[in-house]
Amino acid sequence: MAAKYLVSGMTCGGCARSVESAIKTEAPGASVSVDLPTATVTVDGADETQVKKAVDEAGFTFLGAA
Ligand SMILES: [Cu+2]
Repeated sequence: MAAKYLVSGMTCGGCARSVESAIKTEAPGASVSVDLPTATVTVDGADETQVKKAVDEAGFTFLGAA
């Protein structure tokens, strides 16, 4: 089941890719998609703790479930 999270600080495709790869590093096998206009990250295969850690370490701000 995919979960949606809000992440602030992403401004371009490079930011989106950074967040995606950080989450996949934290949770190998996860599927991740980023929607920049709504600052929403959809993740399947990682729990919220892993997503928060990855987002924080990539330099963005994890705001919680969307
Ligand atoms: Cu960017």
